[in-house]
Amino acid sequence: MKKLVQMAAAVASASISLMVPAHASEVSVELLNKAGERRFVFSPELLRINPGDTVVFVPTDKGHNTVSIDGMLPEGAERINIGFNKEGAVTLNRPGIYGIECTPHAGLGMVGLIVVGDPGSSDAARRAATKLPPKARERIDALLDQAES
Ligand SMILES: [Cu+2]
Repeated sequence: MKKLVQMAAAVASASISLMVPAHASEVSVELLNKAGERRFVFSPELLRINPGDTVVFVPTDKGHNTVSIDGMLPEGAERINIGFNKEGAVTLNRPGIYGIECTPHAGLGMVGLIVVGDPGSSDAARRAATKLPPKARERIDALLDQAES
């Protein structure tokens, strides 16, 4: 019996450590001219991270920037705004959905989604997506579907 309790405790602590990393991690998003058949992409386009994690935007190809999509970030969160050809890091503390776009290429579908922690409802993000150019909206809707599946 004692052994079983110990095992249960070990399993419980293992699953907890999976859900709550001991320390925040850092992940990269590349800004690319081309990825497979697609042109002008954030790679990856969809990121799931924990609150407190840092995202580094890497200008692997030139001519791109990264800014928040209007209305597509959690209440109280600071807008993401990283200049052209600059590497920039942002630490995202507030759970929710952060939409990003490249200013000159959003109309060509250069958008991305960062989901931090438990994002709650995607209604606000979907409403904000209706104001995007068609290709950007299509991508964001697909990424939201993917994030929710
Ligand atoms: Cu771009």
